[in-house]
Amino acid sequence: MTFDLPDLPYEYDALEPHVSAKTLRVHHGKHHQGYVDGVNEALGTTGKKRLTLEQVILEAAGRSSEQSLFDKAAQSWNHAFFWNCMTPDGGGEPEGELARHIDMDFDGYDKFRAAFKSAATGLFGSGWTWLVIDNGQLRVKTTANAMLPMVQGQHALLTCDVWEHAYYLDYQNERGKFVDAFLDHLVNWDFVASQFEQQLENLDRARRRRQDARADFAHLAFANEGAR
Ligand code: MN3
Repeated sequence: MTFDLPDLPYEYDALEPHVSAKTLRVHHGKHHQGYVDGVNEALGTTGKKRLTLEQVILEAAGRSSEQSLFDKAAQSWNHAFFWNCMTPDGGGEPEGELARHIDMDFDGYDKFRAAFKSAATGLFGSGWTWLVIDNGQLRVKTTANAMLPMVQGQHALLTCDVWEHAYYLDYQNERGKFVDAFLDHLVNWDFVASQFEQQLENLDRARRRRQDARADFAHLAFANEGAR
């Protein structure tokens, strides 16, 4: 099978003025297309034609002989996910259960926002900034180049592309202004919430396990105290 470039979930000019149509045309039509073409070319010479994109990524990850396939497959996945993370008139604070978990794990939306911006602007070189579920908790992280959370055992909820090609035509060297626009005007919280809700049951189970472990520890400490 060959992989196709997924359509953008909106028109090329839909994210203006925050991301220009020119940026989106090049980013989707040239960069993303190039990664998808690269996967198809690479798979043409191997026996992996029936794998999903996720399977290609996980199989190629960590194998030096498949670094180039990994990079193109991971970038194909990252960009498809990134387009869904944005919407016209998005951004601002999320609502509902997701908001409650952001409050719990970051001590409020403002601290989440500061952590995400600081990670995005602090990443040296090319890569991605993510909100992930990591070991039962929400966490902000960055990855270099094409790396992505699924390879590291985490669930991606939100990503921002901070490769220069994502913002240079619109913001030149000012990555921070792009990240501000992303957070305040573009984040598709409905999409993020849909990713989050798929994981909510696992998340609540992990939280209960941690609470049970603490309760067991407290009980054990009390029993030891009584045995002295
Ligand atoms: Mn990109």
